[in-house]
Amino acid sequence: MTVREMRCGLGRLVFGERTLLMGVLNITPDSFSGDGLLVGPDWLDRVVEMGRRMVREGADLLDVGGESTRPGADPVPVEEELRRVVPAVRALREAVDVPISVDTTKAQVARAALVEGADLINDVSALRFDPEMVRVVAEFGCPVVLMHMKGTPKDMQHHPQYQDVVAEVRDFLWERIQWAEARGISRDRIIVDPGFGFGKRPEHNLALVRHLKVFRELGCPVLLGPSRKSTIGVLLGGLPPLERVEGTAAMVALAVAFGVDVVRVHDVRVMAQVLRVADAVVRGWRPVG
Ligand code: HH2
Repeated sequence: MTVREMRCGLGRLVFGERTLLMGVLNITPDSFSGDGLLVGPDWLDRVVEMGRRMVREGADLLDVGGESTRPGADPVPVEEELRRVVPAVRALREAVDVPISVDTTKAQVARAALVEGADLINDVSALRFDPEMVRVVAEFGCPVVLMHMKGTPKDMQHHPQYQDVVAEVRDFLWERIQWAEARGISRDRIIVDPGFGFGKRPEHNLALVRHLKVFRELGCPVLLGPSRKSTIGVLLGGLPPLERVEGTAAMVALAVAFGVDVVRVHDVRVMAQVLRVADAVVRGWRPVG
């Protein structure tokens, strides 16, 4: 497997040696996964504590989000998203030395976070929701995650339909890569994500995992975020999000087998172990360092 480096803030992300683990920090009161940290006056302390813990447990990067994208969610006003994300990035920048990603579709939030020391932008709209976003990413020269979503979080689960989900998601991502490149974002800064759970039924999500290699052929590292999502609950007879850890583990291990580069997860300690074992099978065993 080819090893590739991506400059990321003061550090770098190395893809291809082992699967990278992105830990999710939701600065929200309403995330679907049940882990939203925006509760009570000491929320910022809890964000820092959680961020530190995730790094200790094996997170290679952290993904900070101030707006839930769960199905049916209303957008958060930009002032509120800034109030959540900016202090969190500032405090985490002091507390941890792994790259910090910001999960936002808003250019103003991305810019403010990058100024505070964030290293990459995770845009679930693939630079479509805010016309300024592409300029911010190009100006800072930071890595960006381009994710596929059908519709918006508000309506994406209203009967999503595809003729061929894998081909449609691949074509969408290819179009977004070319669109971003034409606007000054170099290909070697782009990570693609088929968008597990974003405008997809369970059978669509399963097909995307099974065909992850198709997305690798786009020439960019591939990220997947199956953690605690409803497809896993459906497969397990309706288990709620906090009881989907084992199901997530199975999905993560298979994503490794099918060629994923980065997994975005809530349960860092457990998934770090899953990755170590799955990577040993898929990429070859290396002693614990
Ligand atoms: N999933 C969520 C949010 N951001 N970003 C990428 N690139 N890929 C994903 O699959 C993805 C994402 C949804 O998970 P979570 O952040 O835990 O929930 P919520 O949006 O409700 O806060």
